[in-house]
Amino acid sequence: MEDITLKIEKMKCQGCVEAMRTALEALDPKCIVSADVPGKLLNVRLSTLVPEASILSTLESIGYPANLVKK
Ligand SMILES: [Cu+2]
Repeated sequence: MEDITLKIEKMKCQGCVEAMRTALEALDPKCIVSADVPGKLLNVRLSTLVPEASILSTLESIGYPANLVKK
């Protein structure tokens, strides 16, 4: 179980969160995604080991470049 927090400058609404959730579930079907939309923060609780680089590239590929805030 690993928790990562990402800053997503392009996150504007719940629709963005859902798009990112769908993309992340393709990497880890059991991940838990929560968001602070006004703060532009996305928290991902992984159920399995997923390389950080995969998460960042997946989000970037759907239009949401992310910066790691903390692990
Ligand atoms: Cu949106």
